[in-house]
Amino acid sequence: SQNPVTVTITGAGGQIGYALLFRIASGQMLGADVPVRLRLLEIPQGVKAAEGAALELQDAAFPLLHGVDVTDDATAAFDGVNIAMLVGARPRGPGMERADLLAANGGIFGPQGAAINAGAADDVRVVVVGNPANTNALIASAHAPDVPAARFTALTRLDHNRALGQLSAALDAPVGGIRNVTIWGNHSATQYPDVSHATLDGRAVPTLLAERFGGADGAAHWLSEQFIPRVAKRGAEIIEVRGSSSVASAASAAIDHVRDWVGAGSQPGDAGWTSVALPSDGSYGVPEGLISSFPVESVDGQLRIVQGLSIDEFSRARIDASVAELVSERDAVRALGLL
Ligand code: NAX
Repeated sequence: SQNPVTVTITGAGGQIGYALLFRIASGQMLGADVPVRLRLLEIPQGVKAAEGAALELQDAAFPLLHGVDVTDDATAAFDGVNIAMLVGARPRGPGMERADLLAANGGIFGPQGAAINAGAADDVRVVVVGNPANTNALIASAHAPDVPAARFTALTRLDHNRALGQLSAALDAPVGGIRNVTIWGNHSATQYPDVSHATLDGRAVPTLLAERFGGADGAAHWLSEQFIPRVAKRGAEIIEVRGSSSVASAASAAIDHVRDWVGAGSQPGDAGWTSVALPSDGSYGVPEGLISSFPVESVDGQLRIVQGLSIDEFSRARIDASVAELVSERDAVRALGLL
């Protein structure tokens, strides 16, 4: 039988970590026949919570789980890692300026990138969940010169799934029939959820929205006034309603991201594309090297940006605005010496 896959989760003692661990250990991320070893990285004050989760993992008696280690040492945590899920980050505190936030996260993601560079397995794949996710991924990648930049991604799958959920509700149809929605840009309020290429059961979503909202103008109004802001600000809505940030949905999206990347889920073609923030190759006018969200397919375990999509004027302006924010974050971390 297969060697266990080593999965390292940072911030494993936190909320998203707790929601992730049990799904990974049960085989929902890498497949029902793939054994896993979990490495839980925390800061010293989070170690107890991670140790508690490790006890519960033992008590769940998952047949695929071949061991759990808890550590506060990044070098040990990333030694031999195949899948690195970087969840732990420094949240924005009251009165914290953007530069302070970027610097605090640079102090986390720079050393973690270096530890990945030093110890990771050749096939390592990295997904950054901790915010600001795109720029944290850029910092980690910059500190891992021996790891191909394409292995560093940031999570926009939650935004993608939120867009599917909103479309499903508006069109009164299950999510499973919807294909080819795209999140472009940054995992932030400037992101652009794009339905211009989307289909529902093979029919063009823009046409269906026009039927639903009384014409093309009604559809355009719904998109710009309801759909786009609701998807982009869904995190705040969840906090307002639930009294706590998105946890299970975030963990579920991170599972989807890795599952599709390693090819443990459905194959491209039947599922259409999904959204991943990854280093730009210059496609769609996004500056090369910027970690920006694109329409992405996974082919033989490698992520590929879907090419050749038409971009209308409305989409162009929205993509450019979110990419401009990413450029300014990159310039800010560069000025701080974090790249
Ligand atoms: P929690 O505060 O519950 O957990 C974070 C954990 O990370 C804590 O246990 C903390 O001790 C640990 N940690 C902090 N610094 C660390 C370091 N240097 N090394 C290892 N562990 C460290 O937050 P949670 O709700 O789990 O959210 C985690 C992150 O996900 C946050 O940055 C959050 O903003 C981000 N999110 C990203 C989303 C996305 O779609 N990309 C959506 C959900 C979520 O908001």
